[in-house]
Amino acid sequence: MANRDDVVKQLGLELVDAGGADAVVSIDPTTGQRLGAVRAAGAADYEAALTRGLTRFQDWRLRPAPQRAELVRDLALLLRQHKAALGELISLEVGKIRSEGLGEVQEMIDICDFALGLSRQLCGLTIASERPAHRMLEQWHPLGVVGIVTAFNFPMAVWAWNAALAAVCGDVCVWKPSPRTPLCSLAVHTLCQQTMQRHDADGVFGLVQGGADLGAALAADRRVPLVSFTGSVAVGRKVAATVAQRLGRSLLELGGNNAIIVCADADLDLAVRAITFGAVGTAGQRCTSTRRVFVDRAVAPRLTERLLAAYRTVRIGDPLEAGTLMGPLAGPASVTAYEAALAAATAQGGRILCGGKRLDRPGFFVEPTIVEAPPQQRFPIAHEETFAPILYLFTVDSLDEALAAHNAVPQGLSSAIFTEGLRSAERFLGPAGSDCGIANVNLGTSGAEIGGAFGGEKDTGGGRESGSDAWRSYMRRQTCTINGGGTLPLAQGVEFPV
Ligand code: UN1
Repeated sequence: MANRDDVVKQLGLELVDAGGADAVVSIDPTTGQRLGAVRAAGAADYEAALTRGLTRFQDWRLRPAPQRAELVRDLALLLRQHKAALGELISLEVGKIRSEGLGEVQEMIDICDFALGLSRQLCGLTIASERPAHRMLEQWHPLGVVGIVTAFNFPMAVWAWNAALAAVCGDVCVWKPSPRTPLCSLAVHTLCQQTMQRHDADGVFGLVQGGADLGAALAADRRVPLVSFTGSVAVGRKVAATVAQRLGRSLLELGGNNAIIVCADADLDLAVRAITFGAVGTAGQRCTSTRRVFVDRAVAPRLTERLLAAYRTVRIGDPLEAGTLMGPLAGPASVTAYEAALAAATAQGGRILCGGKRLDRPGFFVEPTIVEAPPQQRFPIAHEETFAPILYLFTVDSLDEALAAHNAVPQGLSSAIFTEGLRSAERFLGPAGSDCGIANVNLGTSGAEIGGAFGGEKDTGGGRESGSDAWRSYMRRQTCTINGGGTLPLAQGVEFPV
């Protein structure tokens, strides 16, 4: 447990001893042991966080955006200083291997840097007016309190995608993290508190730790104009309905069911590495994880053989040990879901080519699994997202067949094609190609950079976070017309002589 104590000390985390009803308990998925606990927020804590945010918003929205960005810049400096400890904490609490834990912290740093530059680029349009001596323009104003509800699998970075943009846009946030990762959120919030103090910005980054009741409160709260939710489709639907009921805005990042198409002319070296990282990396617990492969019959035996060889080299174990490529699943429920999916896959005609079992050791370990699948229309389990390292391998006879099956699932997050052919790549990227929010050529489905907008279509929820112009979701648009002349012409030629 040396790691845990070092990390807790280095990050200055204040944990509670109690395992009482009001504690949010953190379990190390590698050992199944308790890592620590924090106190759960009650209704009064929720109210206090909201009030602090609303009060801060009154002046925060008036500070120039580049000044607001100083807060985000300082946070990024602290994240850099504490990168190693934060990364280790992610490994401890979520089970990511060291490199992926560090990668998640880097993703936070990256979005902070992006937000810093963005603070000088929150640009609106000027628009030609039809009236003489008139001018039209569009400007963007801060929105208010942003509710951020995040999932266990990216316990820090997804918060940062939202919070860094929201802060420079002039908003304040209240964060409700997953109850499985209370230490990761506490660690980030502890750094936020230091930064907020230095900038007289208490209330910009709020935190409420606890269960679904807090997320439901944010969704229902009229004082929260935007709720950003990352999690399951089932819960996302409820959040969207509640927020829509009060005509608020929601930004949804729900499930993915991501596929890679491997054409006959693909570079198989690249494809094998991308598929293995996509399906096995993070133990298959990214929303961008690769879950389906459609391989052309001409190369199916070769690809399968090479994937099996690659899977044999995957070392499973303690995520912080050098050489480990796959850590545990998040908890016992994830292991049950893995087993249930494989039972369904077998019952529906799938054949397990490798893996398929949980490991007989403490913690929540399973084997990465490849299932040779019958045609997807006869294989309903492949229409579901199982958050586990299970890969369904389909053999197809044409790109048409691959594309049709690729798009025939409810989710639409990430997708990829491997081909050396321009025509196949362009078809995949064209209007009748991949229906996902992310479409890649000759690289895998997971591991997107922060510079692009992140999100997807259909059951994935339609939200876009992170880079590009995703910042617009965090602001309100105002169309302004200015009359610089001495007459009052009406638009559309309307006459109104008074
Ligand atoms: C998620 O799994 O919720 O593209 C986010 C990726 C990461 C983010 C994943 N940059 O895999």
